[in-house]
Amino acid sequence: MLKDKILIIGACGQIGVELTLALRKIYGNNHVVAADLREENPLLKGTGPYVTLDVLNKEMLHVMVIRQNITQIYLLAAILSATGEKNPLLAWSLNTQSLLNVLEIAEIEKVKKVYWPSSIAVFGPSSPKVKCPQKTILEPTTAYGISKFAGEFWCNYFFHRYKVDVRSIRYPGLISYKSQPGGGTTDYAVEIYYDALEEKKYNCFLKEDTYLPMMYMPDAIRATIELMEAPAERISVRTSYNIHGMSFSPKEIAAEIKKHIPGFKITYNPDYRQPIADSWPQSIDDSVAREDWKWKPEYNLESMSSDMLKNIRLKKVER
Ligand code: NAD
Ligand code: AKB
Repeated sequence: MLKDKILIIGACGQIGVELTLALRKIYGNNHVVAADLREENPLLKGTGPYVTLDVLNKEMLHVMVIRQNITQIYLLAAILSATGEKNPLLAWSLNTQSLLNVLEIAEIEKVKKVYWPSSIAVFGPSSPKVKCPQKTILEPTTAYGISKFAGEFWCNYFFHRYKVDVRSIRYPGLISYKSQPGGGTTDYAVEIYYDALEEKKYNCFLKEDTYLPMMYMPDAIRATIELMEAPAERISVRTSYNIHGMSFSPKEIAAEIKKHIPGFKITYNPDYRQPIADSWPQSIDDSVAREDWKWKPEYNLESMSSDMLKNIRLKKVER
């Protein structure tokens, strides 16, 4: 296991920072190369190798995979749902071309494993709202969702046609305190904790009763690593796995925060992100992931909220 060399593309994003740190703990700092277009995230500084990379520059990517003897690639670079609706064609081209570049290089260089995340955005208004199954109608209505839908089937294609061991999870909205979210519809569920602590109020861009599937970052990181470490014969889904953590509405998260900050107040001003949220399911059936690689979440709204508030307070003290 220690001989593996991992490349994480999009390492300075919301997931990338925490995933890079977690993989460096397992594989050793020098075995995990972090890459991004942006400047190195301060949390990554001094923890291992960092390179500036545009994943759309296929030749540079190819050279890097060869020179660094990369055996696993995690591709996290993407444009998320809300930003994607502002520039749909850019979202489509980054999200799909980056994946095709990685899959093609993985095939040529016989990279052992590839990870690429999908999203609950593959579902659309015609998918079941409650406990949305692994296999169901997929008719996404956002540019982001369309790119994830196409990406899932490219993963499936490269696995069956070229034997590229590519694995994927349909993440729900992810909530974290280490690095900021990057332009999604579920970002309100991160912002609300910061505003609650700083201003005791939050102006929410979704309606009070908008239920969405969500997950605390430690569960998402563990799920990712568990899926990647699972024996190949346990992976029955080569598009992307449903996983579920919790479901709540803005009204419910506000009520949970009020238990910690009694004077907290929430107001609602739904914007262009409301129709995106309305097109997604409210909860997800993850029984296939539970069966195949024993997936099980640990956090619920209560335990996540305590941990978020405790850690954001600590960050402020340290500043
Ligand atoms: P993010 O926007 O926070 O991070 C993406 C990173 O990719 C950024 O640091 C950005 O600088 C980098 N990047 C953009 N273009 C690049 C390029 N051309 N070359 C190299 N790097 C580039 O996103 P995230 O929230 O960390 O999401 C990572 C992946 O997980 C994405 O595929 C996203 O669709 C998926 N996902 C995220 C969530 C969530 O709630 N965060 C939920 C579902 C799926
Ligand atoms: C977004 O809101 O775009 C992401 C996602 C669910 O894919 N958090």
